[in-house]
Order: sequence, then C-alpha cells, then structure tokens
Amino acid sequence: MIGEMIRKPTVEEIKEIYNMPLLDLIFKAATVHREFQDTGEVQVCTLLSVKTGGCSEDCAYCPQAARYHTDITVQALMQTNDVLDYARKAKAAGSTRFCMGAAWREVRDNRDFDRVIEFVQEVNKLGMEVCCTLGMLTEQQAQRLADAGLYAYNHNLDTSKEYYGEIITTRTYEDRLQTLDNVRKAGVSVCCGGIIGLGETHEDRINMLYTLSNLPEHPESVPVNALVRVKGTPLENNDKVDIWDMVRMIATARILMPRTMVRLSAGRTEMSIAEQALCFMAGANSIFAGDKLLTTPNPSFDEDNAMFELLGLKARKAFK
Ligand code: SAM
Ligand code: DTB
Ligand code: SF4
Repeated sequence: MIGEMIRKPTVEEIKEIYNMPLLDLIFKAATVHREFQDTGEVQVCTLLSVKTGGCSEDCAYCPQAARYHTDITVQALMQTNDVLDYARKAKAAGSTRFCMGAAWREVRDNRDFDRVIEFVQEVNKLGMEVCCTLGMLTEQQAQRLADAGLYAYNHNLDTSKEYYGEIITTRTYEDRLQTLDNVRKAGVSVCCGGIIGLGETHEDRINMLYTLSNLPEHPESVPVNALVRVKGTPLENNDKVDIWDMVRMIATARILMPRTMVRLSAGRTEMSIAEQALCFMAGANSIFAGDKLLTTPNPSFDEDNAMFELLGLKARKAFK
C-alpha cells in the first residue's frame, strides 16, 4: 500500500507511513515528490497582516487574540494603497502568491469586507495569485471573493478534532470544516493545514493528516507550521518543535497528498539551512518569504534567495 497514491487513507495506513524508519520515510516521500512535482521548484508566498490583533477568539497559540497580553501593535484594516505597495514589493522580490490575513473570527458583510474585496481585485491585477485568510466565511462571502479574483483561501484545521478543544474553545472543528466546504463550493483553491508543537501527541498529528487527506478533495496546499512561541500566549513555554517531527509531518503529508503543495510555513527562523533542506527533500515545495509572517519574524528575501541559490531551487511561476 505504501508508495501507491492513497486517495482516502485509513488512520491505520497513515500510522504505518508516519511511523516508518525516518530515512526510509524521507526516501519514500522524496520518490513521490519526484514523481508528482517539479522538485527544482518552490512556490514563494508572501503574507501581509491587513488587520492586526484585537481578535475575539482564544486560539492558545495566537499573539493576536485580544485576551492574551502580547507585544503586538493592534492595527485597524489597512488602506488599499498601502496593501498594494507591499504586494508590489513582494512581487519584485520574486513572490508569486500574496496572502492577506485578518485577525477576525469571521467575515461580516460590512465596509471592511468591501475594502478587502478591493484588495483582492487590485492584487489580482498585479498578476499574483491572491490568497486571503479572514476566518469563517459563508458560501455567499466565498463567492464574492471568488468573483473579485480570489485564487486561494487559507483556513487551517490546526490540530486533530480530538485535541482542538484544548487549543480553541470559541469555535468548533465543525465550523472550520463548514468554511472549507463553502470555499470549495465557490471554486476557490483550498489552503488548509496545521501547527505542530501545541502539546499534541503523534496520534493527534496522524488524526489531523487523516482529516486533511479524507476531505472530499485534497487541499491544493497544506501549510505545516511549527509553533512560534510568543510571549504572553498560553503556549509561550512549550518545547521547541523537533526538526525530525517537522520532517516526519511533511514527508507523510507529501506521500498522502502527492499533488498538493506542502508548505514549510511558520518556524523557519529557528531552522538552519540544512534543516530546511531536509524539509524540501521530504517533499516541502512552498514557503512564506519576506521578513515577517503575520506578526512574527521570518527569514529575509535575501537570506532565502541565497538558500535557493545554494540548493539549486527556483521560484515556481504563478497560476501553474
Ligand atoms: N483569523 C483567521 C483564522 O484564524 O482563521 C486568519 C488568521 S490566523 C492568524 C491564520 C493561521 O495562522 C492560524 O490558523 C494558525 O494556523 C496560524 N498561526 C497563528 N499563530 C501562530 C503561531 N504562533 N505559530 C504558528 N502558526 C500560527
Ligand atoms: C499558515 O498556515 N501560516 C501563516 C498563514 N497560514 C496565515 C500564519 C503563520 C502565523 C505565525 C504567527 C504570526 O506571525 O503571527
Ligand atoms: Fe483570531 Fe485567527 Fe488568531 Fe485565532 S488564529 S486568535 S481567530 S487571529
């Protein structure tokens, strides 16, 4: 079974892959990667937090939740021109996907949403893949974003269904799945993944991979984030994510979802080039570039360009 393209794997099958001896797992993932993807290419995405902090939710990892006392500066929704300046700079630095994030529980049908629609229209005109992550969406809101030119929507499951309640209590796993369904129905590309390092077990990670790979269609992209431990959040004292756990997670995702872009997401500032190279070897083929994620640091464009040069990687073209 291992090595075949498994469309809807069982938990047992995923467990078997996830628990392979590490070097065999990396080899298997690298083989699948070579069969289904162009291994010389990495998708370069840039994030911008268009509305920062003051969020009503209680996601235990998040520096933007109003109830935790973190060092971020709360900022209302940005102006269109400022967003466009940033998108142009990202494009000039080699980024092909621009993802706008808002610290909202859900989208509301108000003037702020009208302005986000304008962001989407304008960034789309720059020839970049436009992505948003704005919290929960109805089908109508997803359709409005799609009509404005939205290419992808990011909405993470974050962890397993079983562990979810330990991390977030202000919304349910079912809410998340409903939004993913609404995005899919609007014909928008789905970006959905999770975080490791929240205190979850290996079983939770396997269960999250089960949910992701058993969605009606595999997400087009799966971000794998290592927890960024932010002072003031309940998880600030968690252990640093072990690089081998990151590699195991990426490799399993690659084998389960061969056609998906697997993104080495948050946590790269704490990884060496050699460690990131292992992640690419294990099937990661996308990163967030630019010196900030949403509110926390990320390697600079220059550092990443030097890494690409060293590893012989090229940025993937938009809309491929
Ligand atoms: N508010 C919207 C939502 O929660 O869907 C969109 C923005 S939210 C910040 C997007 C994602 O960022 C979260 O689902 C989570 O996976 C990730 N994230 C937030 N804080 C993080 C952290 N400290 N470390 C790693 N990933 C994080
Ligand atoms: C994703 O999976 N990771 C990105 C993006 N999707 C929105 C966000 C990472 C955020 C890390 C913490 C911060 O910078 O605030
Ligand atoms: Fe709010 Fe999103 Fe952060 Fe949760 S992850 S607190 S919903 S910004």
